[in-house]
Amino acid sequence: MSLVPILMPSPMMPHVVEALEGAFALEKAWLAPDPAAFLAGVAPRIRGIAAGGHVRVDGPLFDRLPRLEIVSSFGVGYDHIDAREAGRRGITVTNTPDVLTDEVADLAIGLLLATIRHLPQVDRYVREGRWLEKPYQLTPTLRGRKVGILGLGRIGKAVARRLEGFGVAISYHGRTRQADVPYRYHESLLGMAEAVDVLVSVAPGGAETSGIVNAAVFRALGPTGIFINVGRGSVVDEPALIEALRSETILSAGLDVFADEPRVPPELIAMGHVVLLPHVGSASVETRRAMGQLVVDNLLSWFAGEGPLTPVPETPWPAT
Ligand code: A2R
Repeated sequence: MSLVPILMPSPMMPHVVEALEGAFALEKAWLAPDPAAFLAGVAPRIRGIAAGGHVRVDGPLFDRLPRLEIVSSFGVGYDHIDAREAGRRGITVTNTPDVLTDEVADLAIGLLLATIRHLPQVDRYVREGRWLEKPYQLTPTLRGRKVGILGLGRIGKAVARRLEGFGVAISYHGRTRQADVPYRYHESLLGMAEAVDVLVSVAPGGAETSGIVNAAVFRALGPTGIFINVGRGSVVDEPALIEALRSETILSAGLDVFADEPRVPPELIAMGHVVLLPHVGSASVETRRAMGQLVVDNLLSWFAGEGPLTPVPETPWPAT
Protein backbone atom coordinates (compact mmCIF):
# COMPACT_ATOMS: atom_id res chain seq x y z
CA MET A 1 0.00 0.00 0.00
CA SER A 2 1.44 3.39 -0.93
CA LEU A 3 2.02 5.94 1.82
CA VAL A 4 -0.20 9.01 2.16
CA PRO A 5 1.63 12.11 0.80
CA ILE A 6 1.99 14.90 3.37
CA LEU A 7 3.40 18.33 2.53
CA MET A 8 5.76 20.06 4.96
CA PRO A 9 6.21 23.61 3.57
CA SER A 10 8.76 24.79 6.15
CA PRO A 11 11.18 23.05 8.53
CA MET A 12 9.85 21.46 11.72
CA MET A 13 11.50 19.83 14.74
CA PRO A 14 13.60 16.74 13.89
CA HIS A 15 11.39 14.39 15.92
CA VAL A 16 8.33 15.58 14.00
CA VAL A 17 10.07 15.05 10.66
CA GLU A 18 11.24 11.59 11.77
CA ALA A 19 7.83 10.51 13.01
CA LEU A 20 6.08 11.72 9.87
CA GLU A 21 8.69 10.11 7.61
CA GLY A 22 7.98 6.81 9.34
CA ALA A 23 4.26 6.93 8.66
CA PHE A 24 3.75 9.00 5.51
CA ALA A 25 5.40 10.02 2.23
CA LEU A 26 6.71 13.33 3.56
CA GLU A 27 7.31 16.02 0.95
CA LYS A 28 9.78 18.54 2.42
CA ALA A 29 9.18 21.52 0.19
CA TRP A 30 11.75 23.77 1.83
CA LEU A 31 14.61 21.43 0.87
CA ALA A 32 13.82 21.59 -2.83
CA PRO A 33 16.13 23.85 -4.90
CA ASP A 34 13.02 25.31 -6.54
CA PRO A 35 10.18 25.03 -3.99
CA ALA A 36 7.55 26.41 -6.41
CA ALA A 37 8.38 23.80 -9.08
CA PHE A 38 8.54 21.13 -6.38
CA LEU A 39 5.09 22.08 -5.11
CA ALA A 40 3.66 22.01 -8.63
CA GLY A 41 4.96 18.45 -9.00
CA VAL A 42 3.59 17.01 -5.75
CA ALA A 43 0.44 19.16 -5.37
CA PRO A 44 -2.05 16.84 -7.10
CA ARG A 45 -1.20 14.02 -4.64
CA ILE A 46 -1.01 15.91 -1.30
CA ARG A 47 -3.66 14.88 1.28
CA GLY A 48 -2.29 16.55 4.40
CA ILE A 49 -0.10 19.48 5.47
CA ALA A 50 2.17 19.58 8.50
CA ALA A 51 2.41 23.34 9.07
CA GLY A 52 5.08 24.94 11.22
CA GLY A 53 6.31 28.49 11.31
CA HIS A 54 4.17 31.15 9.76
CA VAL A 55 3.86 29.97 6.17
CA ARG A 56 0.47 31.15 4.91
CA VAL A 57 -1.99 28.35 4.28
CA ASP A 58 -5.01 29.81 2.52
CA GLY A 59 -7.28 29.80 -0.53
CA PRO A 60 -4.57 30.11 -3.21
CA LEU A 61 -2.69 27.15 -1.70
CA PHE A 62 -5.91 25.14 -1.27
CA ASP A 63 -6.66 25.80 -4.96
CA ARG A 64 -3.46 23.95 -5.84
CA LEU A 65 -4.10 20.96 -3.57
CA PRO A 66 -7.28 19.27 -4.83
CA ARG A 67 -6.94 16.22 -2.56
CA LEU A 68 -6.11 18.10 0.65
CA GLU A 69 -8.02 16.79 3.70
CA ILE A 70 -6.23 18.17 6.75
CA VAL A 71 -3.84 20.91 7.86
CA SER A 72 -2.09 19.96 11.11
CA SER A 73 -0.57 23.13 12.50
CA PHE A 74 2.12 23.60 15.16
CA GLY A 75 1.12 26.09 17.89
CA VAL A 76 -2.17 27.17 19.42
CA GLY A 77 -2.48 30.35 17.33
CA TYR A 78 -3.36 29.68 13.69
CA ASP A 79 -3.92 33.16 12.27
CA HIS A 80 -1.56 32.24 9.39
CA ILE A 81 -4.14 29.67 8.27
CA ASP A 82 -7.43 30.65 6.66
CA ALA A 83 -9.44 28.21 8.76
CA ARG A 84 -12.82 29.58 7.62
CA GLU A 85 -11.88 29.00 4.00
CA ALA A 86 -10.64 25.52 4.92
CA GLY A 87 -14.00 24.87 6.61
CA ARG A 88 -15.89 25.99 3.50
CA ARG A 89 -13.90 23.50 1.45
CA GLY A 90 -14.33 20.63 3.90
CA ILE A 91 -10.67 20.70 4.92
CA THR A 92 -9.98 20.08 8.63
CA VAL A 93 -7.52 22.30 10.52
CA THR A 94 -5.91 21.25 13.80
CA ASN A 95 -3.72 23.20 16.23
CA THR A 96 -1.87 22.28 19.45
CA PRO A 97 -3.86 23.70 22.38
CA ASP A 98 -3.60 22.72 26.07
CA VAL A 99 -0.11 21.15 25.92
CA LEU A 100 1.42 24.65 26.02
CA THR A 101 -1.05 26.43 28.29
CA ASP A 102 0.91 26.21 31.57
CA GLU A 103 4.24 26.95 29.89
CA VAL A 104 2.97 30.17 28.30
CA ALA A 105 1.22 31.20 31.52
CA ASP A 106 4.45 30.67 33.49
CA LEU A 107 6.31 32.82 30.98
CA ALA A 108 3.65 35.55 31.18
CA ILE A 109 4.12 35.78 34.95
CA GLY A 110 7.91 35.77 34.56
CA LEU A 111 7.69 38.53 31.97
CA LEU A 112 5.37 40.59 34.16
CA LEU A 113 7.70 40.36 37.14
CA ALA A 114 10.76 40.98 34.96
CA THR A 115 9.14 44.11 33.57
CA ILE A 116 7.94 45.55 36.88
CA ARG A 117 11.05 44.71 38.91
CA HIS A 118 13.54 45.41 36.07
CA LEU A 119 15.07 41.92 36.20
CA PRO A 120 17.01 42.13 32.89
CA GLN A 121 18.23 45.61 33.81
CA VAL A 122 19.44 44.61 37.29
CA ASP A 123 21.20 41.56 35.87
CA ARG A 124 23.07 43.86 33.49
CA TYR A 125 23.75 46.22 36.40
CA VAL A 126 25.58 43.50 38.34
CA ARG A 127 27.52 42.26 35.30
CA GLU A 128 28.67 45.78 34.45
CA GLY A 129 30.12 46.15 37.95
CA ARG A 130 27.86 49.08 38.73
CA TRP A 131 26.62 47.61 42.03
CA LEU A 132 30.11 48.44 43.35
CA GLU A 133 29.34 52.12 42.77
CA LYS A 134 25.84 52.28 44.27
CA PRO A 135 22.69 50.20 44.77
CA TYR A 136 20.27 49.89 41.84
CA GLN A 137 17.41 52.40 41.77
CA LEU A 138 14.11 51.41 43.41
CA THR A 139 11.58 49.87 41.04
CA PRO A 140 7.80 49.92 40.62
CA THR A 141 5.85 47.12 42.29
CA LEU A 142 3.18 44.54 41.56
CA ARG A 143 1.74 45.17 45.03
CA GLY A 144 -1.70 46.77 44.94
CA ARG A 145 -2.06 46.53 41.19
CA LYS A 146 -5.13 45.70 39.17
CA VAL A 147 -4.54 43.33 36.31
CA GLY A 148 -6.79 43.11 33.23
CA ILE A 149 -6.54 40.09 30.98
CA LEU A 150 -7.45 40.48 27.31
CA GLY A 151 -8.53 36.98 26.22
CA LEU A 152 -9.54 34.84 29.18
CA GLY A 153 -9.22 31.55 27.33
CA ARG A 154 -7.12 28.52 28.25
CA ILE A 155 -3.91 30.52 28.66
CA GLY A 156 -5.64 33.61 30.05
CA LYS A 157 -7.27 31.51 32.78
CA ALA A 158 -3.95 29.86 33.63
CA VAL A 159 -2.41 33.34 33.95
CA ALA A 160 -5.32 34.43 36.17
CA ARG A 161 -4.95 31.36 38.42
CA ARG A 162 -1.28 32.16 38.93
CA LEU A 163 -2.06 35.84 39.59
CA GLU A 164 -4.49 34.83 42.35
CA GLY A 165 -1.42 33.74 44.30
CA PHE A 166 0.02 37.23 43.98
CA GLY A 167 -2.99 38.85 45.66
CA VAL A 168 -3.80 41.27 42.85
CA ALA A 169 -7.28 42.24 41.58
CA ILE A 170 -8.08 40.43 38.33
CA SER A 171 -10.52 41.35 35.58
CA TYR A 172 -10.92 40.37 31.94
CA HIS A 173 -12.27 41.36 28.58
CA GLY A 174 -13.41 39.09 25.76
CA ARG A 175 -16.35 39.05 23.39
CA THR A 176 -18.43 37.14 25.92
CA ARG A 177 -18.93 37.19 29.68
CA GLN A 178 -18.05 33.83 31.22
CA ALA A 179 -20.49 32.52 33.80
CA ASP A 180 -18.18 30.44 35.94
CA VAL A 181 -15.14 32.66 36.54
CA PRO A 182 -14.60 34.74 39.70
CA TYR A 183 -13.08 37.72 37.86
CA ARG A 184 -14.74 41.01 36.94
CA TYR A 185 -15.90 41.22 33.32
CA HIS A 186 -15.50 44.36 31.20
CA GLU A 187 -17.64 44.64 28.11
CA SER A 188 -15.12 46.92 26.43
CA LEU A 189 -11.35 46.77 26.25
CA LEU A 190 -11.19 50.53 26.73
CA GLY A 191 -13.32 50.27 29.88
CA MET A 192 -11.01 47.59 31.26
CA ALA A 193 -7.90 49.63 30.43
CA GLU A 194 -9.39 52.54 32.40
CA ALA A 195 -9.98 50.30 35.42
CA VAL A 196 -6.60 48.51 35.57
CA ASP A 197 -2.91 49.38 35.59
CA VAL A 198 -1.57 46.14 34.08
CA LEU A 199 -2.92 44.86 30.78
CA VAL A 200 -1.98 41.30 29.80
CA SER A 201 -2.85 40.33 26.22
CA VAL A 202 -3.41 36.63 25.51
CA ALA A 203 -5.86 37.11 22.66
CA PRO A 204 -5.48 35.40 19.29
CA GLY A 205 -4.36 37.20 16.13
CA GLY A 206 -6.40 37.66 12.98
CA ALA A 207 -8.58 40.35 11.42
CA GLU A 208 -10.95 40.64 14.38
CA THR A 209 -8.26 41.53 16.93
CA SER A 210 -5.90 43.44 14.62
CA GLY A 211 -4.68 46.61 16.35
CA ILE A 212 -7.36 46.58 19.08
CA VAL A 213 -4.76 47.53 21.71
CA ASN A 214 -4.37 51.07 20.37
CA ALA A 215 -3.44 54.61 21.42
CA ALA A 216 -6.76 55.12 23.26
CA VAL A 217 -6.20 51.93 25.25
CA PHE A 218 -2.71 53.08 26.25
CA ARG A 219 -4.04 56.50 27.30
CA ALA A 220 -6.65 54.73 29.43
CA LEU A 221 -4.02 52.46 30.97
CA GLY A 222 -2.22 55.58 32.10
CA PRO A 223 1.23 56.64 33.30
CA THR A 224 1.65 53.81 35.81
CA GLY A 225 0.39 51.30 33.25
CA ILE A 226 2.25 48.18 32.20
CA PHE A 227 1.46 46.27 29.03
CA ILE A 228 2.36 42.58 28.72
CA ASN A 229 1.85 40.70 25.45
CA VAL A 230 2.22 36.92 25.14
CA GLY A 231 -0.57 36.45 22.56
CA ARG A 232 0.02 37.93 19.12
CA GLY A 233 1.87 41.05 18.02
CA SER A 234 -0.87 41.91 15.52
CA VAL A 235 -3.29 42.59 18.40
CA VAL A 236 -1.30 45.76 19.17
CA ASP A 237 -0.96 48.94 17.15
CA GLU A 238 2.84 48.77 17.45
CA PRO A 239 3.59 52.38 16.42
CA ALA A 240 1.02 53.52 19.01
CA LEU A 241 2.74 51.35 21.64
CA ILE A 242 6.12 52.84 20.76
CA GLU A 243 4.70 56.35 21.02
CA ALA A 244 2.97 55.55 24.35
CA LEU A 245 6.28 54.29 25.78
CA ARG A 246 8.27 57.20 24.34
CA SER A 247 5.88 59.83 25.70
CA GLU A 248 5.48 58.05 29.08
CA THR A 249 1.76 57.68 28.41
CA ILE A 250 2.38 54.23 29.94
CA LEU A 251 5.20 53.14 32.23
CA SER A 252 6.60 50.10 30.48
CA ALA A 253 5.95 46.95 28.50
CA GLY A 254 7.01 43.31 28.42
CA LEU A 255 6.67 41.80 24.96
CA ASP A 256 7.11 38.23 23.80
CA VAL A 257 5.39 38.81 20.45
CA PHE A 258 5.71 41.43 17.71
CA ALA A 259 3.93 42.53 14.57
CA ASP A 260 6.65 41.40 12.14
CA GLU A 261 8.66 38.65 13.83
CA PRO A 262 11.57 38.19 14.08
CA ARG A 263 12.02 41.86 13.24
CA VAL A 264 11.65 43.98 16.39
CA PRO A 265 11.30 47.74 15.85
CA PRO A 266 14.61 49.51 16.56
CA GLU A 267 12.70 52.06 18.66
CA LEU A 268 11.79 49.29 21.12
CA ILE A 269 15.30 47.85 21.10
CA ALA A 270 16.64 51.29 22.02
CA MET A 271 14.33 51.61 25.04
CA GLY A 272 15.86 50.59 28.37
CA HIS A 273 12.53 50.33 30.17
CA VAL A 274 10.92 47.57 28.11
CA VAL A 275 11.59 43.84 28.28
CA LEU A 276 11.77 42.09 24.91
CA LEU A 277 11.64 38.32 24.39
CA PRO A 278 11.97 36.41 21.08
CA HIS A 279 8.51 34.71 21.14
CA VAL A 280 9.52 32.03 23.65
CA GLY A 281 6.21 31.55 25.51
CA SER A 282 6.01 27.83 24.76
CA ALA A 283 9.71 27.36 24.02
CA SER A 284 10.85 24.73 26.51
CA VAL A 285 12.24 21.42 25.27
CA GLU A 286 9.38 19.43 26.84
CA THR A 287 6.52 21.66 25.71
CA ARG A 288 7.76 22.10 22.15
CA ARG A 289 8.18 18.32 21.99
CA ALA A 290 4.59 17.79 23.14
CA MET A 291 3.34 20.33 20.58
CA GLY A 292 5.25 18.55 17.80
CA GLN A 293 3.86 15.19 18.90
CA LEU A 294 0.34 16.57 18.71
CA VAL A 295 0.96 17.69 15.11
CA VAL A 296 1.98 14.11 14.32
CA ASP A 297 -0.85 12.52 16.32
CA ASN A 298 -3.51 14.61 14.59
CA LEU A 299 -2.30 13.35 11.21
CA LEU A 300 -2.02 9.74 12.40
CA SER A 301 -5.50 9.84 13.88
CA TRP A 302 -7.01 11.44 10.78
CA PHE A 303 -5.49 8.98 8.32
CA ALA A 304 -6.41 6.06 10.59
CA GLY A 305 -10.01 7.17 10.02
CA GLU A 306 -10.48 8.27 13.63
CA GLY A 307 -10.94 12.00 13.02
CA PRO A 308 -8.79 14.88 14.27
CA LEU A 309 -7.71 15.10 17.94
CA THR A 310 -7.72 18.88 18.28
CA PRO A 311 -9.69 20.54 15.46
CA VAL A 312 -10.04 24.34 15.56
CA PRO A 313 -13.56 25.73 16.11
CA GLU A 314 -13.89 26.79 12.44
CA THR A 315 -13.61 23.14 11.33
CA PRO A 316 -15.51 21.21 14.00
CA TRP A 317 -15.50 17.44 14.13
CA PRO A 318 -17.71 15.61 13.46
CA ALA A 319 -18.45 18.14 10.71
CA THR A 320 -21.74 19.95 11.27
O1 A2R B 1 -13.99 36.56 22.92
P1 A2R B 1 -14.19 35.28 23.68
O2 A2R B 1 -15.12 35.46 24.84
O3 A2R B 1 -14.47 34.11 22.80
O4 A2R B 1 -12.76 34.99 24.38
C1 A2R B 1 -11.64 34.59 23.62
C2 A2R B 1 -10.68 35.76 23.41
N1 A2R B 1 -10.95 36.44 22.14
C3 A2R B 1 -11.20 37.74 22.04
N2 A2R B 1 -11.24 38.72 22.96
C4 A2R B 1 -11.54 39.98 22.54
N3 A2R B 1 -11.79 40.29 21.26
C5 A2R B 1 -11.76 39.34 20.29
N4 A2R B 1 -12.02 39.65 19.02
C6 A2R B 1 -11.46 38.00 20.68
N5 A2R B 1 -11.35 36.84 20.02
C7 A2R B 1 -11.05 35.89 20.92
O5 A2R B 1 -9.38 35.17 23.39
C8 A2R B 1 -10.82 33.63 24.48
O6 A2R B 1 -11.05 33.84 25.83
C9 A2R B 1 -9.38 33.98 24.17
C10 A2R B 1 -8.65 32.88 23.40
O7 A2R B 1 -8.62 31.75 24.20
P2 A2R B 1 -8.39 30.27 23.61
O8 A2R B 1 -9.11 30.12 22.32
O9 A2R B 1 -8.67 29.31 24.72
O10 A2R B 1 -6.86 30.25 23.23
P3 A2R B 1 -5.59 29.99 24.15
O11 A2R B 1 -5.23 28.55 24.12
O12 A2R B 1 -5.76 30.63 25.47
O13 A2R B 1 -4.49 30.77 23.30
C11 A2R B 1 -4.63 32.19 23.13
C12 A2R B 1 -3.63 32.77 22.17
C13 A2R B 1 -3.43 31.99 20.85
O14 A2R B 1 -4.44 32.27 19.91
C14 A2R B 1 -2.09 32.48 20.38
O15 A2R B 1 -2.24 33.66 19.64
C15 A2R B 1 -1.37 32.80 21.66
O16 A2R B 1 -2.34 32.77 22.72
O17 A2R B 1 -0.38 31.85 21.88
